[in-house]
Amino acid sequence: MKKVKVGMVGYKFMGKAHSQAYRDIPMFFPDAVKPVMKTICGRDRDGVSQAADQFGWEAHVTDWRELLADPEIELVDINAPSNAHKEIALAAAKAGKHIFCEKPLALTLEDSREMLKAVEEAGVKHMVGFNYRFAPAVQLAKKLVSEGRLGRIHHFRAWFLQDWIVDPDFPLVWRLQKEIAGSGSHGDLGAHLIDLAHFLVGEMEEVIGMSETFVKERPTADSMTGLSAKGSKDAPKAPVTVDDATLFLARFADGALGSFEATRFAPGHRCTNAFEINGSKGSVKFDFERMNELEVYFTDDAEDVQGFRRVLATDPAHAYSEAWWPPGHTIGYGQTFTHELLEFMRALGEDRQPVPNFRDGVQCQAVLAAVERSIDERRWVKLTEM
Ligand code: SOE
Repeated sequence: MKKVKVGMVGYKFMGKAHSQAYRDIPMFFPDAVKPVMKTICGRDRDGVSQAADQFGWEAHVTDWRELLADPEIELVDINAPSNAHKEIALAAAKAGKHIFCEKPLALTLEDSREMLKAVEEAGVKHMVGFNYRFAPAVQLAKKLVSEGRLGRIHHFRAWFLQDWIVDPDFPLVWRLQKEIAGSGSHGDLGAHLIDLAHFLVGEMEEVIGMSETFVKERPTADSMTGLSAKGSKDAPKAPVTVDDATLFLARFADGALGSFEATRFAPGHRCTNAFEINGSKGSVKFDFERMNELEVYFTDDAEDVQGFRRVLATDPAHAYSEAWWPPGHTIGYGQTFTHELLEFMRALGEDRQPVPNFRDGVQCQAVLAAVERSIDERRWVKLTEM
């Protein structure tokens, strides 16, 4: 069986998710190219050495340049914080490695375009990490739209709600600093919604947005920690330089209307990544917190039983499901990454570009930037301006 040797930069939240996916692929999808977990990289020697051991990597290094210099490594997986993506991706493309990069692809639209140019010139395979596309229920929504079973699409309505920074004493972690994260809820959560909109409905024509940073400064702390960071509320404070919430409206190229809301200030919502699509022949509803389900409604159901029905997307008729468990035996968050990286393995096996790739990453980045411009200039912004 064909194998690909992987080097991974980053070993925290996403590093763990990707490691689990690389381990799952040969077990559940034995026909795909097999990822070999060769080297993991992180700046902290003890931390990365422990991760290598725990996640099952053969070796670990503390400088990503070492990983790129290894001629055996064919695929570089970048899941370090967003400000590191560009430099590593450009160098990896130059070294002729295939690249997987977490979202958002870059800090700015210009940087993402430079990254796309580099991978295209190098002729390597590239992919961006929009994992929610790969939930079987989302794939089912895509199938219903593509087969015309919802008719003409009128509305795409999406919201990604979290609540981990509602406490004003939550520390100033990297995700709250513009120079590291690029933006706040917009690039972290809104980027997923934008990608789902592109996947399910298509290109946008124009956007207008609004955003707010509710807590303007926070106690400083070890800035590289994650969603469950703890700090001292007595620590000196520093400004939050990203948005806490961003909302926008969009007009799609084919005439559909979109509304989007991304916030980290919705108490009770831990990870509500949800959308509804309304078409002329029916509707679908998805909520990631119940990720195995898709609610569907068809206008031509008999009048006396009309209503939303809950489809459990775990049958052989549903994407990826046959490889897992018998119908009704559900899967979880981790498996969205398994399917995502499986797409990369399949693309390598079939010698084609995986999807979503850096082109999709740039398309998402253009919408992020257009929304930011519309907020700054308080007007509708066309995507063609970007
Ligand atoms: C944190 O907000 C986070 O982990 C995001 O970074 C992910 O992209 C999203 O899928 C879940 O929430």
